[in-house]
Amino acid sequence: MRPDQGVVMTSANDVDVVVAGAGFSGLYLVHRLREAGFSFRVLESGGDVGGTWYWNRYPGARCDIPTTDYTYSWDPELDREWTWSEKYATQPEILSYAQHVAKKHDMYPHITFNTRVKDAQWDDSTRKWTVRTETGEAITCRHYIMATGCLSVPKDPDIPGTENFAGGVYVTGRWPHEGVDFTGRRVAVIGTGSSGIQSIPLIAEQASQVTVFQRTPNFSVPAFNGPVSEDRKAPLLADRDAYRESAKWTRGGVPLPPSEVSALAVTPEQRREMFEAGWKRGELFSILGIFMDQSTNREANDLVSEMIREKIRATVKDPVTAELLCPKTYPFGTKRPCLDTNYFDTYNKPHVRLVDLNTSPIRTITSDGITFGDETVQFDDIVYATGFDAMTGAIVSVDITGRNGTTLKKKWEHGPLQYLGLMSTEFPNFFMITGPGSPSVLSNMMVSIEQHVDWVTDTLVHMRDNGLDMIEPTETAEAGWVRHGAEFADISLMKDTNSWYMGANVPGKPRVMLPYLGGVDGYRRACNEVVERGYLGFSMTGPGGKVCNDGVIRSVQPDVFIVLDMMSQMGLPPMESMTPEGAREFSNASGAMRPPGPEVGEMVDGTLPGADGSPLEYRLYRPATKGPHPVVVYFHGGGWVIGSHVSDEPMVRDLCVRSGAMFVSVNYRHAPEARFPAAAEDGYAALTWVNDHITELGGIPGKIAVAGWSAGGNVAAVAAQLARDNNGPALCGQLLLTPVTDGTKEYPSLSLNGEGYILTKSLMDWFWDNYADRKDRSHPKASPLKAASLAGLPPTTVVTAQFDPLRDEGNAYAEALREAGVKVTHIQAGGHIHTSISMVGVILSGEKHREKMAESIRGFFA
Ligand code: N01
Repeated sequence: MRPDQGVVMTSANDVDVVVAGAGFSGLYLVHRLREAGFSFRVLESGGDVGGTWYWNRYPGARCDIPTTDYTYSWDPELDREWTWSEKYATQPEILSYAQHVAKKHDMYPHITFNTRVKDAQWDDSTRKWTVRTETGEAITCRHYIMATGCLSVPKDPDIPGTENFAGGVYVTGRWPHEGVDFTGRRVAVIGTGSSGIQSIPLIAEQASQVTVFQRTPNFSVPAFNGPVSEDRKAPLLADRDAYRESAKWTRGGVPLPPSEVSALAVTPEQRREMFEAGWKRGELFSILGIFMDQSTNREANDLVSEMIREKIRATVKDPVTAELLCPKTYPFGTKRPCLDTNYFDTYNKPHVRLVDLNTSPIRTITSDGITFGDETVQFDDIVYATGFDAMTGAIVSVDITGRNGTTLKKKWEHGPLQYLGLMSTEFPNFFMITGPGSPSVLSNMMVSIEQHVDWVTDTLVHMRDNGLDMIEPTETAEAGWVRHGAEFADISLMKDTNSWYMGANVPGKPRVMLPYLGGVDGYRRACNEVVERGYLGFSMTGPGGKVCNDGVIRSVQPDVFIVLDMMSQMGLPPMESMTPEGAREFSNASGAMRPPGPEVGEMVDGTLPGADGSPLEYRLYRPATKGPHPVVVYFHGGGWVIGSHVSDEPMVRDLCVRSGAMFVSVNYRHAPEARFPAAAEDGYAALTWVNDHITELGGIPGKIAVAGWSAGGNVAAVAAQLARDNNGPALCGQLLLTPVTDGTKEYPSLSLNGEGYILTKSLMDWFWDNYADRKDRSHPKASPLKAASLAGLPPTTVVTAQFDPLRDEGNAYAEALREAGVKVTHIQAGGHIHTSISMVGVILSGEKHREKMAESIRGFFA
């Protein structure tokens, strides 16, 4: 019996697991659940397997990941027995691949077709779900898995008058199975996303007239489709397992070495050459990853975007049409880019017209045409290529009611609250495959699907083996993962673009980054780590007992995590194991590899007299704006042992540009050659000298402040106290970034954050030992928190970082200043470490804190 005849092939109404969806996720679930010995039902609304490839039958529908990669890895034989006819296979070919797998592995009998899930209800007393179908079945199950796809619910038409049209109406995501013949017809196509871009050239081959209604032009690159190339086949044939394994540990799920070249660091000729090479490959991941910074740096992105626009202009003959087709309102890659075959060339055909909806909006659809701008045009057919209610649409379209009557739709009204994109609190035993919060649509779906199905099935087996029958994420874990996802979005260029990634295509949908931006590799590591750490963030109960290992899987800022991870892989020796000279050389060498920071107006080097009369080097950073400028005397970090007047240069330049103040960065004497109180007294001497020479230096008399980071924050704080106690200079403010304020006490953060966050407790001990004897550490020149009084100090901004060993002493200084009546701004940088805010051009999440620091500086001088 054929599956699409609507036959219910299975009838059990109480099973271990119900799965909604028989696309590639559902099929792999059949394999894993059956192999693991669970009883299960798969309910599928379509008439056959295939999911998205069952529904999306519009002309030109094909995948845009090279098809050899867009395949299952779990059955190695498939790679040998299935031959793809093209680099990017068409929908019918991919559908027959899904059917082949389902037949080969005898999956059809497990699937009930033409059966849509209507609602699902959790019962706390039986600890089971009841899943009801539109065909009237009610099935109870321990676990309910939605494998319903990310782009499976077409979004509702939001164009006036759609109901009026009496001609042919086609939705790309629900295309008639028998196909559509457009020969000789006048066709309107609304929408220029992937579906529009793939179908328009083929519709134009048949139709007598095609009018494309475009709201936002899309970046599209040629697929250069054809037979699967030898260089694509070779690595798979040479060592299939290694190839499949490497795919799992890439950002997008397709093996491709990540670029290590900045678009800003190469000559225009080199940039062009690299772009052309990426372009020729005809692969989305290639063109999205030509330069390491194109997805995070707007300037780098602009260079790539412009080169793509040049290609469009070179293809489309009519310059007005070409300009309309050039995306200019968002960075490349922040909306899903497309792969096409002859898309732009199609506009050179005389019977194809482009309408810009921004200048000629659709006023209404009539019974036989469309009224837009100031004209009405008659059409025989309208094709809606207007997209999907992506990622959450299919999930909330089923009425899912969890514990205490909460519906998922209600819970997610402001955005999908979930843990790892797999589960949601208050919805026990409910799993999503490639749900929001997982890399899903930003990855090769096959790789992501297999990872999710494996994770879920392995978890069910683990629970069964341990007598546990209920699993649910904790609130802390869920909130932590949602915050982590938002933090990733915050440092991406994607958050400002109106895309379906952000839910912006569906009116009223909350604006939240839906997929996880941390990559297939980063995400897999997080999921694996959750399991290795005893199902961190999950509570599991059952006859076997109760296990709850509450916690957050990624609590540092995403870019901080990446840097920490890279450093831990480098296996660097601890600085405290080096001599001071060795530590300085090491620190200078790593400093030389940093991005330099933004251009300032001028940099001038000089010397000034230190406390013992010997010369101290300084570097002056002058803003490009017209002077004179207010002046910040700056003291670098480095534990009084390492660093110099130029070692914090990227941050100093950044603060100079942002604040409009001039910075004088001073190379105070270092320990152990010059121990306490040399650095402290040099700090004050330098401040006094700069104040005395403020006019010659180009500063404004009376407009002077101090600033410093870490040990430099200590020097700055001491200088401010000495200025107060010695009748000047009168300071407008002090800015202390993660300062050392108290060497007499072990604050909890010193051990809590004492390892794994670059500045360690043992390194801090080494710094102190080099700088000051224990007996001296209670002196306020070493520990400014120990001053008899903090009253009368200038307005102060203290920045502390959540994962800094020095956090608590910074907090204590801010609190003590406030208690002493000083005006204090306390910036508490969540997810940051001691060094991260200073890492200009590397840690993007530090930028907003530096902006606040600059705002404080402007406030000092206002
Ligand atoms: O949908 P889309 P899609 N009035 O949302 C426009 C995957 N996919 O079906 O950009 C006028 O991208 C809308 O305009 P705007 C792939 O992940 C993969 O094309 O919102 N226009 C846009 O131009 C893809 O990204 C393949 O301003 C309206 C278009 O309609 C995802 O599916 C193939 C409008 C919708 O584009 C979705 O692609 C196809 C309105 N009221 C799809 N509403 C592969 O190759 C919307 N638009 C694997």
